[in-house]
Amino acid sequence: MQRDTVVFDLIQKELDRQRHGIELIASENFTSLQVMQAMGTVATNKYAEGYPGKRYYGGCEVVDEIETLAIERLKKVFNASWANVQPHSGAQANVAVFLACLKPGDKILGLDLSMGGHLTHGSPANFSGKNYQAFFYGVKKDSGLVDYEHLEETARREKPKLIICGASAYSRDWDYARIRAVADEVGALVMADIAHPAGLIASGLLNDPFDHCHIVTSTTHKTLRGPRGGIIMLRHDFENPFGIKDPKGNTRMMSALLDLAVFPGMQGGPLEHVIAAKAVAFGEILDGAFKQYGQQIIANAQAMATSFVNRGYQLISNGTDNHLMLIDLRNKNLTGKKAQETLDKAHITLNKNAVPFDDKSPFVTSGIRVGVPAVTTRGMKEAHMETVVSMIDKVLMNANDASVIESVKTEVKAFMQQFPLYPELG
Ligand code: DSN
Repeated sequence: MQRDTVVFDLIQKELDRQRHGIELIASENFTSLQVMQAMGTVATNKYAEGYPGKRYYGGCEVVDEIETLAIERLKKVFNASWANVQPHSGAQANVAVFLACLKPGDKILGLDLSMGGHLTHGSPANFSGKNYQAFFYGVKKDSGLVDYEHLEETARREKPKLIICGASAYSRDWDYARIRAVADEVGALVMADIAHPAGLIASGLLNDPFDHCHIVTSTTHKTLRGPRGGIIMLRHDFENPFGIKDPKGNTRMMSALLDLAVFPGMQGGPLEHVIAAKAVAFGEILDGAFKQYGQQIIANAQAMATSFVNRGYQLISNGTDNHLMLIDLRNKNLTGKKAQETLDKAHITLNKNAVPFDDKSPFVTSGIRVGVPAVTTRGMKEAHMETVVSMIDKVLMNANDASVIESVKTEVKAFMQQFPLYPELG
């Protein structure tokens, strides 16, 4: 068959878009070339249902080595004693934890989606809210910080079986020890979904959830800078306290229940080409230079936050400890939707986001979420954050002036030429 130029032309167009724009979506990043190359390999051809050494297909000896390498490297990254690298995404990783820990109808407690939480932490639109009885905690109106008192009160009243910490739009660190204390009091398990800050945790730059949270899940493509995918980890293995057994009715350790929940519980064949790319990414994280990347992310986020505040923008919690910030645009008379759409025209990409206690719908929102992992990978430093914020401000303050937006688009393209992306791809 002839090369499919239709699809490859579109992929080239996407590469050009990524090269020329300023990428500020907090959950996105640019993998290394070798991570991408590992994904585009013959490993995609192999069926390998099961786990290394226990597969349902022949010919798995090489993918066994690949998957074992990914597991061993990941365990080293987080000082974990067990890991599963097969979840196709962070959402899948969370499904597996629910399957391994809970029965349908059990109570769970997570951060409200409208306060920065995630769909899979109990939203009524998601499996987690449809199959389990979900309760929520939020953030405090005055400080924007997690309302631990509300979390504790709700936990004591409802006695959930699973308390979930972690967020998609929260710019501060977590008090995992405090959450574990109330979980122990009410007999709950704690799951930390560290999808967003995982790379900063791996670098020792944020609190470590592993000794306090029974189970940790993550994606691999955000601050971990790997391929799109999910992972589950344990530092300390334990028996399920709620009597969930394996399909044969045997009591098993949580590691075994989680393996069974991923396969055959909710997935079939693992994506061994993606697992190969995960192994490459974990190898990059174990390299000393990754910590400098994490430090630069935090320095850039703080420089960007200061620059926004200096221009009169209202940041939830007034700043950031991690890689992102959430900005309430109501004092600028803009909605999140308008801001996102206008910035898109200037090739500055970010997402509209509900702010805590938002009076607008999730399709409109009062805020934007801004993250720096991707621009930090491109090589930007603190001083560049001021330039980026000045361009964002120029667009937002002239949101109905097409000529200003056009001139910023030209400025963005020229600015991004300093930060080459995948030059090897021509
Ligand atoms: N879509 C991810 C994010 O943007 O935070 C969460 O799943």
